[in-house]
Amino acid sequence: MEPILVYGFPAGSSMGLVAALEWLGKPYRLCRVDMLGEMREPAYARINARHETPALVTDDGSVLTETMAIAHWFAARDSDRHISFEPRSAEADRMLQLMAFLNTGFTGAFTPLWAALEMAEPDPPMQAVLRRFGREMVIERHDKLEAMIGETPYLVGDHPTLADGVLVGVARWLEFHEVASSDRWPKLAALRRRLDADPAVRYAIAIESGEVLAGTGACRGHVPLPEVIERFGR
Ligand SMILES: N[C@@H](CCC(=O)N[C@@H](CS)C(=O)NCC(=O)O)C(=O)O
Repeated sequence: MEPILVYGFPAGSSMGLVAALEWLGKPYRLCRVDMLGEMREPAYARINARHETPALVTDDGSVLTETMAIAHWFAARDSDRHISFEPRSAEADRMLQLMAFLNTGFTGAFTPLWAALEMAEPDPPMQAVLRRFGREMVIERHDKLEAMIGETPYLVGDHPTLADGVLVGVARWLEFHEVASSDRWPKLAALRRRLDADPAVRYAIAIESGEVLAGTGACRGHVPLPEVIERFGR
């Protein structure tokens, strides 16, 4: 069977993995999850007990969670090296380093902003502190990422890889939370413009907003969440 990527909307980091699957070019399916609704329901725990997306149903029907593990699963099957590099190469090391930075400190910096936004019982003083702390963290992590970006058109080399996929799903939260203008980080801004114009990213964004756009043809359609839970949930 084709692997099924379980992706969250709205504004999920998993959007970047959809783009990566398009770049990879091997057959896959998608499963759409409303993160504000069905992801929080008890049944979803059978896919991910931490109630998070993304998740991947692999080609043998097992469920894999965590962005880094899913990206590694893709890389291990990327025989033509569309989105990854030969293990033990300098590019592979740099790609993993960037992905680890993006998936930990960079993504985590937005946590106070999400917490302020999603607080069930409004607490304005606490929300103001979270927003201020979050903004400072996000700006600091952007400064660090800007310094890590080299002279290549994409994060590693001349074509988009898994590192760019991990970046593109999360970077847009800068505007979502109105932290700062992306032009403050010129290298990152140029990279983001390049990625936003990429057909795979445009396809992934359209899918996330529920639209239908012609992709590479690698996507063999959606599987409804109840079916994924029933067939593959633990
Ligand atoms: N460590 C996990 C974190 C995944 C994560 O935080 N996903 C977000 C969406 S981008 C989520 O599901 N958050 C829970 C929520 O929104 O309630 C990974 O890298 O896959």
